[in-house]
Amino acid sequence: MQKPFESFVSHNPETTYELFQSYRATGKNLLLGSELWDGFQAFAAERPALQRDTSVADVILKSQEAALSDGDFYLMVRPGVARWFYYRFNFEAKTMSEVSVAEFLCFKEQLVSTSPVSRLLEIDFSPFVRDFPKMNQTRSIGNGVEFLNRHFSSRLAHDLTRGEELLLSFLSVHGYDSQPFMINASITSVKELRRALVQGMRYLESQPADHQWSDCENSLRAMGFEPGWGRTRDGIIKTMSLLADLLEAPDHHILETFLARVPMIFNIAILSPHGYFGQTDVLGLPDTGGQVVYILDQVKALEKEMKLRLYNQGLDIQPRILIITRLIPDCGGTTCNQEEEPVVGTEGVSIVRVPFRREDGSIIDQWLSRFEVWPYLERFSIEAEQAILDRLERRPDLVIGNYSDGNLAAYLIAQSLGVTQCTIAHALEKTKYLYSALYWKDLEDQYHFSCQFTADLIAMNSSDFIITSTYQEIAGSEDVVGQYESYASFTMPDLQRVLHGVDVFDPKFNIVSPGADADIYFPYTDQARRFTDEQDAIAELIDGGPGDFCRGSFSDNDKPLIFSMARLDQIKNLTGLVRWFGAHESLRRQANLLIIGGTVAEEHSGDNEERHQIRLMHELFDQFQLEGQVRWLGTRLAKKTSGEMYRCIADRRGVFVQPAFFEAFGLTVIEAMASGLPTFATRYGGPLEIIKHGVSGFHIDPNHGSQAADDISSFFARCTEDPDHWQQLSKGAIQRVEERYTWRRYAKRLLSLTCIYGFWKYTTNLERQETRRYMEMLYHLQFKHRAATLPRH
Ligand code: UDP
Ligand code: LCN
Repeated sequence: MQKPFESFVSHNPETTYELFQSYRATGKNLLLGSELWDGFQAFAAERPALQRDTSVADVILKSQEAALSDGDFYLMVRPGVARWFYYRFNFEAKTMSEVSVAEFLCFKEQLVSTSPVSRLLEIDFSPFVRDFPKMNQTRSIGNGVEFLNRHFSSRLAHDLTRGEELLLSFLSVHGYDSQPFMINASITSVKELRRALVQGMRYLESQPADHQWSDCENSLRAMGFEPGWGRTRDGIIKTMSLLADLLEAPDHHILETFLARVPMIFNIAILSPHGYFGQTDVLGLPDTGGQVVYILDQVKALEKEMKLRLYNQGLDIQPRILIITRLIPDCGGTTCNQEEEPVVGTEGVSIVRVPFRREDGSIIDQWLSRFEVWPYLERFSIEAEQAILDRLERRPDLVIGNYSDGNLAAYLIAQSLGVTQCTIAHALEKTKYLYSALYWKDLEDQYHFSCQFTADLIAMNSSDFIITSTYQEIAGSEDVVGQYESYASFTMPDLQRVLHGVDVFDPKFNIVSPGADADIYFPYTDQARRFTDEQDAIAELIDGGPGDFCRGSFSDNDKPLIFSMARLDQIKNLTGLVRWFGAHESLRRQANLLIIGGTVAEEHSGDNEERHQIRLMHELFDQFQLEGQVRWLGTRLAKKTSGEMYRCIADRRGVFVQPAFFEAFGLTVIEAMASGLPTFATRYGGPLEIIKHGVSGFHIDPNHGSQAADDISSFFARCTEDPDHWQQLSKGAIQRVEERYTWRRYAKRLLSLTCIYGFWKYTTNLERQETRRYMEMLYHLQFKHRAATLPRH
């Protein structure tokens, strides 16, 4: 795409000059992609040359950003997923050239920086990964483990002797306390291992089919085997034959199957420092939403799968999972001031709470926003590490971080204990705020992005693997930049210039999508399982009259409902949905709108952003006179109630709408879909991938609200003519979630990833020691220095 563009510019310098000049005439020195495109369309309308040659249109359409001064015009072009080009056009010479990312970043810095010095710390991870296997196809992104498996298996196959030795030494390191697993010291060479496998399989085949490990233990041990091969006779034979095949010829499929059968994961520590983290009454606070739901569902699924695996491996070990979060003495009646809380519905999962401390050791009592936690994380991590060791009496086999603060804590703990680290972002703030890196100084008082983005870089680069809920989270789509991709290069003037921060082609990225709790969110048609005990209260919530906790009540209860539920953050855009509805006459005739989120009394909110949204919501009620058609419940539903609520709305042939400006994943979207509610969700973020437009729901553009309202209105109109239409969408939604978004699939995949990365980390140089040293510098000399500038509580 670029070559025709370059050629157009060299042949048409005047037209190019005029085009870029028209941007200069706006008086802005930074322009976004949408502004560039709008400007181009207006400009091209009167110029036939530009209409004939589409190369300029192609480039402008793919431009993410432009930066300009009196002398130069810089264009940042992204022709496709994870591909970037930078151009400079000089207004005086009327020439254009491709430039480096460093030059582009320096130019941007000069536009906003007051400092005359452009020498800045340049962060560049690319030299460290130069010799490291890297994918090069965009469709491979997010499937790192398959790539690694293939790559290393074929390397092992080429050097079979070495491959065999590695397998042998890997087998000999497993154990639990003083109990070795798999093989004992009597097997010292590959030759002996091979012989033992043949002998072992022959022996087992001669035993009764219902024999278990305990029946054969003595004989197998004498041959050099220890527990871990399997519980049943056939299970043990299967594991042995897989290993025998691997020793013949390393193959990535066999390797993956074999590794999943080796006992490697008994204990996991999950870090989610900023609270509130608890099992009841914690959702809906500014910082506490889906992450808590995700982790509580995740641990249940993981424990179940770990238990199943250990059982099948023939071991009687109770796996343990610790969720480490912050202890908050002033916890508003929740359990967040308790040091330990068992997780309901599990046997070996607890929430362990560790306080944030001041320098003098005293505990900070009150809740802190996630943007303010940075100075406390190092000490928190040291205490958390000790709390983990005290409870498990051994190192965890995996440390999982959540969100930027949890991932930094996971980094510190995993480094200190030398264990596998997994990163989960949930949401990266960088793409949520416009020019968040470039204007970091202006935002620093409120958001402290200097700490957060540095912490993100450290965690992303240190973790052994990263799991994401969708592809777009890593690499976006053809026209939208991925959340991780946005860390590839960026600048924070006067602080750091990141030339190569994260590479989305790194095989550490894997898509492992979460699910919706199937015990709570199931189809409305599944009458036998419905929570009938909740239904009266739900009918009252929907159809009830005025109350302290709500505004509006429906004058016509027979209409279908448009339902939305979220925290009352600006980005969730619940007020946007109310505005679209208010302004759309036919939609108001067709349906009622039910909103659940925040609180209706401004004085009950402690958060500035939420207070602003509350005020706005009231203004919209007044402006559009919504009293009889919109009901806003300023309350938080318990999980069970929310599950039945989606189904009750489906009973009334309603829809769910997720109108966010951006949604990293969107648990409510899959919950609504699992319940059988036709869903309209934002096209910015995870829902773009969750929903297949027109099949399992619809995408809407929150920036084009009247169009979104038209779409919802047309849907209701079509359903009136053809009631099957609603059913089709409902079925499509249920099917999509069943196929793609289940916690069982999640747990199996996460554990498999842990085993495979653990194996490769042990047998190859995946350790990335050089990177680790670089990150230590970044942590101590950059991150800690910034964290020290934050106000202390
Ligand atoms: N939720 C809830 N009760 C409420 C509001 C929200 O149980 O009153 C749950 C909702 O069902 C979902 C989670 O909170 O599981 C919100 O997660 P989502 O990913 O949609 O958004 P986040 O809040 O993480 O940005
Ligand atoms: C945070 C978000 O913003 C949501 O989009 C996700 O669904 C949630 O975390 C769980 O990962």
